[in-house]
Amino acid sequence: MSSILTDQAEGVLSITLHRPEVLNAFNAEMASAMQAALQTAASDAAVRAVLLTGSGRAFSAGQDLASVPNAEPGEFDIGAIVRGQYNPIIRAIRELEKPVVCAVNGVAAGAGANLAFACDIVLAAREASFIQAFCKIGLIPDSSGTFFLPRLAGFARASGMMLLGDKISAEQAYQWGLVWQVIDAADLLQQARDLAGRLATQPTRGLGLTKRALNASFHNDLTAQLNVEEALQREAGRTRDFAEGVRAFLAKRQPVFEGR
Ligand code: LHQ
Repeated sequence: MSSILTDQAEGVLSITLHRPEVLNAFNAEMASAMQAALQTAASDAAVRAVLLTGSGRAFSAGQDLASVPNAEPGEFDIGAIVRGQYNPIIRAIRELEKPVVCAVNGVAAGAGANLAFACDIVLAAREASFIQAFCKIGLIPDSSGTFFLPRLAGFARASGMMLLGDKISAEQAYQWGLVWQVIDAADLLQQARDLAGRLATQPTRGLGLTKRALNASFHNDLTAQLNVEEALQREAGRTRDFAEGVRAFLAKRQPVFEGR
């Protein structure tokens, strides 16, 4: 059986990490299946939103530590796993010009936590938790953790999480601005599906360009960012969905967006 499950319906591609016996820890096979699913999300125009979650009681425990070669220090290049498995996944999520909703159904540790933080809208079950587990095994946070976490939570909280490796509850993560909403476990998946379904009916090009502008805001100064907004607004203004949005508003009816 594959290590991820996918399902496509009503504009939403659902990706479920599916190695529940190891808390959905990533091995090379799962990482490449995830990369392929994200490629489908990018290339298939019928996909207008992505929903990411995990099977069983965890979201993901990060790297499958049993699949890392047990070599003498210096003999094995751990960086190659980061480059081959995780970096392409994080880039694909950020470069995908469609919204990615992440439903964190349980513990998210190591690369599993940072994968969630790279998504666009993160919902967490009340019992979910986040652990920057890297420091406990002598590694540094990867999968864009050192990029997003200080920006989301602030430097002091990011440092504390990363240097101590303590478990952060979903409620704490919410208060620190790491997640959009905390939801009762029984309702998490349905609410995440509803949200992804709602996003899939929205002006996909406009949402995608919004992601592009937000990505650019991380490295631009104000002038450069104003220029980005001008250029992307020009592009958004040429979409059929913009024309439909304005027509529907003026006619006092609900818009029907095609995602173009
Ligand atoms: C696991 C794992 C796991 C294998 C639970 N691997 N089996 C990048 C590049 C290259 C190398 C290294 O890493 C990276 C990036 C990273 O992600 S580094 C961080 C890797 N992740 C961790 O260090 C987390 C390790 N896991 C844990 O600390 C705990 O399992 C957590 C806190 C996530 C959950 O604790 P519990 O709820 O108490 O569950 P458990 O520990 O009993 O785990 C259940 C099973 O899952 C157990 O197997 P078993 O056969 O005894 O039932 C674990 O061995 C297995 N498992 N995480 N990462």
